[in-house]
Amino acid sequence: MEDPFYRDNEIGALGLMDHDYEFIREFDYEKAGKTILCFNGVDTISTVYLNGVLIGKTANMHRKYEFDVSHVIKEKNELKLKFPSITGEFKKAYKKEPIFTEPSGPLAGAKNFRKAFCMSGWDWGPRLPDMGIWRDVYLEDLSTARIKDFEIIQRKTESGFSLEILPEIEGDAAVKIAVVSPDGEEIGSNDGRTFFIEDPLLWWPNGYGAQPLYEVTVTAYENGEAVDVKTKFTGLRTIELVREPDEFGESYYHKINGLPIFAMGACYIPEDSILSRRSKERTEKLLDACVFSNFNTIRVWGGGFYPDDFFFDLCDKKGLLVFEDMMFACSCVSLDKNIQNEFLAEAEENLKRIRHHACLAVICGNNEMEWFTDKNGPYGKVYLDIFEDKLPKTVREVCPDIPYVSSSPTSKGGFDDPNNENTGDCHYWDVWLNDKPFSEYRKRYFRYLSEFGFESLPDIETVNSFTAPKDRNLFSRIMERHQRCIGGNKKIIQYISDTYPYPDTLAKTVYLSQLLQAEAMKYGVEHLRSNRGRCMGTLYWQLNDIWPVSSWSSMDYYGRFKALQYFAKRFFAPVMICCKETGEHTTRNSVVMQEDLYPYETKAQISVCNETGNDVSGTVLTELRKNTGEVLYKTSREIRIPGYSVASLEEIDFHKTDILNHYLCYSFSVNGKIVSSGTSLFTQPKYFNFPDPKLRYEIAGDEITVFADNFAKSVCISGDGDLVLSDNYFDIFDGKKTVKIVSGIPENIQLTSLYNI
Ligand code: BMA
Repeated sequence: MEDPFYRDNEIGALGLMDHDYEFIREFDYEKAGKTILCFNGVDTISTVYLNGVLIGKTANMHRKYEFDVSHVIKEKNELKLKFPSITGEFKKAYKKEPIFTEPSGPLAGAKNFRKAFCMSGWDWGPRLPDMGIWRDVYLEDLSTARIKDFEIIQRKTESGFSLEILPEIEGDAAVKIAVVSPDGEEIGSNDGRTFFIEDPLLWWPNGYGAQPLYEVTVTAYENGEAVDVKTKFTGLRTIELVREPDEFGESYYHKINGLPIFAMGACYIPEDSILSRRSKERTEKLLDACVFSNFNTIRVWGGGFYPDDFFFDLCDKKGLLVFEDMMFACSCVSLDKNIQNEFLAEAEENLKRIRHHACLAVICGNNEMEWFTDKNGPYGKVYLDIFEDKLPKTVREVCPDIPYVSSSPTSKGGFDDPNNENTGDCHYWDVWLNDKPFSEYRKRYFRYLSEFGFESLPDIETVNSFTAPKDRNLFSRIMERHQRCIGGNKKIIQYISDTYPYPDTLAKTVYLSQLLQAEAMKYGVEHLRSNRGRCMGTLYWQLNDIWPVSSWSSMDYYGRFKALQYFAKRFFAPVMICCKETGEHTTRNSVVMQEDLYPYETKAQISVCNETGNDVSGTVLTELRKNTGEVLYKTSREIRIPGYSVASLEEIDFHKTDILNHYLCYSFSVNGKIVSSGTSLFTQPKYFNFPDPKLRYEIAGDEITVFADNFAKSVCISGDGDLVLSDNYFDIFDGKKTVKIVSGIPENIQLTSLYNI
């Protein structure tokens, strides 16, 4: 197989899925007693043989399989798995039950299987359905007892917390349980099963406090000898999803340890089409970038697979609340009972695997199925049966303390206007899908926006990695094969034409597309954060990519930051200043519209959001400036913002200022130090007269300082060495800006700002 990510090799690779395959492995084994062959993940349809004897079958990628092989295992063994062509299986299934699939979506028939839907294509992913053994395979010797699992039941008591540990043991063994606090202290217990913690160290989401974890170890003994041991970590916290009627409709927010949290983050998709490239190191790098950008929440989207244990371990450690979809997305539940039962069994298994994690904030039945299922058709009935009856029952049994929602988005369930903006969570796509301008976000007051997004191109180095030089044109066949949203490149260009000057190179198109995307998300988040209380969450679509592609991600396949990842750091910052400006660009969509009939004003309203628990006092400085820096108007206000609230100042009217040459800059300083700042134009950047900022830089140690003689908007520092900086794509309005090098080597530094376009 040639690299399936290069050019259109995907097509050839997909052709290979038309064949059947066998996986064979020989191994030696010293038999002791009862022996179990365990597969943590087989993808997907296979028949398993040991030493030529059929020992079982697999049909669900999301489940574990265990086979008793005591009767066939020998000293020398041959294990064989036979996989029929998966595309062949899809075709057969589609004939039987043709479940609808989107033109840009998965191969027909793929939705009839319990195999990550997106492996067969999505509007950001290639069609590489693959087959194989994707998680550990191993033998377990059952001549002694084993700990199958243990449940940790956490309860808040009057004076602290109690942990009740319920082990599930196979065999006859004595059990010892130990609970150790984050500072290494052993917690006492009267009965050896229930542990009381008097001064609990509470677990908090990132930005709200620390993430201490308690270690629970269960050991099984036979004749005084330890025969099995299992350890889990958990954090102590109460967790709620508050959905209560209020003056706007019905709330939807996470309440942790009694505190309402404003969810900030993004939606996560599988990290690679080639499943064997998953690794803890790679996931950690990705989640570190989330923390870098001040996330406190991550939504695991339902069209992939249930993440590995290390994903949840890392979210526990980093304080990222997990909004966990069950693996069903944009589809109908098959009418095949077998598939429905497989889904319910897989949900139970996976919930048991992940329920002890402190980070687990919501279990969600599926992505967008309530929204798109025809409630009057046969699928409507099955939908309600699974997601509003059977699955919630399973959740209540397996992890009763974790909130359950039937779908995302959902309102009250039962197909009652699932995407209603006043009740429940929402997915909003009018900006992007329906070509609405970014200012449209400001007209909406979503209670919790769990999806909204805007596409951009990946880093130019990433583009180079999958193209030959002749392909490097946005509309080439190869560039369009690496853009899976039909018409996506056209849309990017259309929005660029509304906003920026015409980019005459592909590198400039990359830069502008990323700025557009970042600005779009900034419009949305700043507006919703300014309306904290009514709105309590913003999770943009999407965090990462599954292969090198133009998509909605804020980091590309290679983990390279797009402008959005830096913007997110600023717009998710605990203390953040933002400006709701009114100008020509928010009022008129063409310069030839009649002034009398379509007038515009130049106004601005500043807000400062405080998502910390402390009162913050500081100075808001607002200045109207000429593009050369001269201050035309200045106002300075001392304000105090109580914890978890927003201060919005009165709107300032600039009485039709010169929109082509004047801009607004604003900052919020605490004790003389700027903690957040920004600039706004009153027209589209393409019309603004940017004077040459004469950008230059100096490097001293791990710092880069960029100097600008004039106002420089959206300054990008790029270089050869995959740089990650403490900030990038920023505006300079006071002569210079210093950033730290977080990683990478600053070689061949280039500076770009909107002046260069
Ligand atoms: C949302 C998601 C995804 C999709 C994205 C972009 O609806 O749930 O299924 O990739 O939109 O279209």
